Amino acid sequence: MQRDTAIFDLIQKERERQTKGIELIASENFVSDQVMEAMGSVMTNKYAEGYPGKRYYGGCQIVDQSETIAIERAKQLYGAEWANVQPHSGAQANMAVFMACMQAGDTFMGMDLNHGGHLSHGSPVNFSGLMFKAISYEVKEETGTVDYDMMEQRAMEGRPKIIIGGGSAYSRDWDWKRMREIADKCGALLMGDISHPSGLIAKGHLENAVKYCHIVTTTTHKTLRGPRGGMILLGKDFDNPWGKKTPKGEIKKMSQLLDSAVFPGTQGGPLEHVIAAKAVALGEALTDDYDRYIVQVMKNAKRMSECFMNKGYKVISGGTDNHLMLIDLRPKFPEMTGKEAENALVAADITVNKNMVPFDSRSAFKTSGLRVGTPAITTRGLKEDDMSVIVDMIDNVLCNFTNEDVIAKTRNTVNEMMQNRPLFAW
Ligand code: DSN
Repeated sequence: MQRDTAIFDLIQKERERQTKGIELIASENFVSDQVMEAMGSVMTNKYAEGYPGKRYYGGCQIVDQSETIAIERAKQLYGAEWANVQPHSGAQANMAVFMACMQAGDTFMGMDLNHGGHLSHGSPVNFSGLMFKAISYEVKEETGTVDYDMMEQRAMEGRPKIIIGGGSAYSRDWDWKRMREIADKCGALLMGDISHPSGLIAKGHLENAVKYCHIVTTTTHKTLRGPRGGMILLGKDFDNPWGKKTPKGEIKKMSQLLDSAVFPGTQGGPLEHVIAAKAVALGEALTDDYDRYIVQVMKNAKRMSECFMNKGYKVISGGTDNHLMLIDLRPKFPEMTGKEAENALVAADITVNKNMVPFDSRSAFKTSGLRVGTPAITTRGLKEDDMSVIVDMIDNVLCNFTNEDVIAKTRNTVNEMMQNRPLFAW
């Protein structure tokens, strides 16, 4: 068969783009060769609807073993009693939790998207906001940190069935204990979406959501550094609070409801090649080497946020506890939108994403902020001292964002800095 050069040329170009640039998108990372190899393996050929030992297809004896290894490693890594590794993404994992725990039209509560939440936590353009009644909590304007009093007050008024902690652009640790108290007080289930800080939580560097939440969801490709995908975890399995019964009349466990909600509820055949790659990544995350990596991610983020603040940037909440920071551009550049900043930096081969900041005066398409994270550059081997070099370059580009010479010179410096660094230096 003829090689499909149209696509493989593009893959090569994408490899070059990734190799020569500085990747600061907080939700991205670079996987190891063995994670990549598992994803590109013959496991992709196999249909395996169902779960290990209970499939709707023959020939699943091998993928049963790899999926079981993925499940066992996920349980070990997070201290969970139960795991489902089949969700194709974080949003799919969240959708399955909604399906297991709510009826269409029920109320739930998540962090406002404009304050750092996620699309699937109640945005009106997402299934979560379209099919369910979403209420939200925000951060405090003065501190940029979650307003737990507001969360409690709105939860008591709105009586949501689920309260979701976690988001996409929040740089501080979450008070899972307080959230569990609020959930218990208003009769809600507490769901932690730890997609972003997943690796930091797994290694014990942030409070373990699995200890406090009824249900935890995560992606596998952000700080965890695995293939693109999702998982659902239960710290402890429990009887579902609605008394749903099995055909034999027994009360169903939450694990049973969640398994059914993933398949056949919201997905068909699992991606067994991705599940094999999840198993590999989870195995990597169990090592001390990964712990050293994730500690470096945090050190780099802390240093980077200090460098930004030293240059007069407003970092929301005044710093970071995790792998990312949210920068409000308005105090330093009142006229510049996040979109303009993103475009200028991308032209210099520094990839970031524009992001709404809390109480933003601009739309989601323009924004007043940038979200910056260190998981990917840390995988490439960059350390604290490199952070000030990067912030200097970012500042220079933003101070001269229409100057093509400055952008071109910065791009050369970026490309030189990254040229001898493999994508995966660990
Ligand atoms: N869009 C992802 C992020 O960048 O955080 C979350 O799904």
